[in-house]
Amino acid sequence: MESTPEKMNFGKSLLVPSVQELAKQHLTNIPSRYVRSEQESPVISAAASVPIIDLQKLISGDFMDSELQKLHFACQQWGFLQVINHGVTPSLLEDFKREKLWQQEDNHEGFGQLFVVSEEQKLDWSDMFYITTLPSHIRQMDLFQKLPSKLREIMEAYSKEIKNLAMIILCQVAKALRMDENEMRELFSDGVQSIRMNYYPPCPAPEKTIGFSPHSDADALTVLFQLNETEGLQVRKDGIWVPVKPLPSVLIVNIGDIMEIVSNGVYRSIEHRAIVNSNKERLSVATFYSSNLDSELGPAHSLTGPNNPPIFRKVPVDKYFKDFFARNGKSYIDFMKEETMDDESSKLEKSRYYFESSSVRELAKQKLATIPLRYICDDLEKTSSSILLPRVPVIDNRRS
Ligand SMILES: O=C(O)CCC(=O)C(=O)O
Repeated sequence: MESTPEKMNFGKSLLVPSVQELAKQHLTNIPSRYVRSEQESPVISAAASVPIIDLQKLISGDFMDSELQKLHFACQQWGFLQVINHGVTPSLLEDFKREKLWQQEDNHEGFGQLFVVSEEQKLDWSDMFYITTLPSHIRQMDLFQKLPSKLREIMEAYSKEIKNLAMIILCQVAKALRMDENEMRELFSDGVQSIRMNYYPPCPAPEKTIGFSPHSDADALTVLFQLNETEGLQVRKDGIWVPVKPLPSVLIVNIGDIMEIVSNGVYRSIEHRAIVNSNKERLSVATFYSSNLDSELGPAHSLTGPNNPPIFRKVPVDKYFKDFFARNGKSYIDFMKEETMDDESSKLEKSRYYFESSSVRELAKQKLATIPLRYICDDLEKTSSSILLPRVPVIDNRRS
């Protein structure tokens, strides 16, 4: 007997107007739902930039070790990297740029916003299209079939290539963390992947609105493709927003909440946002990669032990997603922590999380066989200007 495909539904969101339609009206005053009175003062550093990692260097050749250190530095200090030589077919990226899903007049299903739960809630100045792509048996086939066939083909190919890329990076991350690579592979071999296409129309009052509110991602790794040259993405680094300039042939990768949990807090899921501007539209495609649906989410076994107790509790992945969406997109991480930590692990967690409170003397007393990775300096950190003028790492995929 044929099994019925599972219908996954992790949550819902109230329907909101299309910002693209609003933008066409050339309004002088934008509707109050989009005006942020509570906008934080924009402390922005243009001097800093997300580190660049060359993925080819990472996987082969003479620079593997130094590139791995760069990767570890980028994941630990930034949670963001810019990947060059990532191996994703350039013509596929070009095709994606041409297929603007959001311009299909008759195909608005799947458009909207996530996490809209009340009519009073402030809205982001953007439209998005969100779809689950992997594993294929949990796809909303009715939605998939409504995509224009060319776009469906591109999405299919893109989804496959980005999964490959995510797996390569995850295995390198396992190496950098000194985690068992097989454990990483097993957790993510049939991972959940979803794609969100973001469209930010020009905005008549960019200083009063936000394109995408500050958030961290719930997944393990996000791969972001910026389709045009318009700047908008900003990453929070040491309390300052750092803009990420779109560079041709670069994919932005960031650590999400699941990786923070799997790494037992060694890597952090970093807050980011998107701003808008008055005369240029902006387009981006974010691909989210998470662990297998039937797996249990928690700190990796190979990273925890008596000297390194888990700081997060364990939860089945499907429950994690349902709870995440029920919490309206707010980070689930704190909730996971609160529930697990007793006094001892809480102390340990503090010593590993916060630079200010970490006591190396206390660590030294433990006579550890290996010191925590965050204390291992690489040449890059010691010799380059990256500490003063940090850069989002660039990873070369061809060398990994
Ligand atoms: O458009 C961007 O640069 C940010 C998108 C984003 O953060 C997301 O889709 O989660």
